[in-house]
Amino acid sequence: MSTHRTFTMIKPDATGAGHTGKIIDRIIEAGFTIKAMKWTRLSLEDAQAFYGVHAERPFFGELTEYMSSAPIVAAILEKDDAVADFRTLIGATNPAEAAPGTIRADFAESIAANAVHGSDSDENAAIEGSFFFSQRELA
Ligand code: IDP
Ligand code: MG
Repeated sequence: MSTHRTFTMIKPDATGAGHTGKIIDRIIEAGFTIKAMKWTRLSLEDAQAFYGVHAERPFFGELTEYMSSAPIVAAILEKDDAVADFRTLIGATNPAEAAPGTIRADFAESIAANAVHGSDSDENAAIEGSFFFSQRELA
């Protein structure tokens, strides 16, 4: 288990608004190293699989349609305490509650279209990274 890695996506609202470069700058300035990165797009089925843990939540349909509506950027990031430090960098799920200066406070549109994803545990970081990247890309 690699405790120094996390997984992120720059979500469709942020790629569509032209915020991709600014968000990548924030991530690098915060001390993360980009281990792997790709510009890609999720099908509805991909989004339903990625967010399967949320299948029973009332917002599942809205979330999966939104996440498959336009391109995303997927990335593996490295840093000491990567999972916790990245959650701090992005801020609360609801941008109205995100701390000033966090990526969601500055770039998110709404609780659904909230600019970025960040893994919530080392275990999920590994699972989510493997969803997008091959073993060779993860090495
Ligand atoms: P997180 O992304 O901060 O970890 P989660 O609770 O894991 O938040 O929810 C996953 C994603 O589902 C959120 O990032 C957001 O895009 C969406 N989401 C969460 N709660 C709501 C909601 O109440 N309405 C609409 N979308 C939501
Ligand atoms: Mg989550």
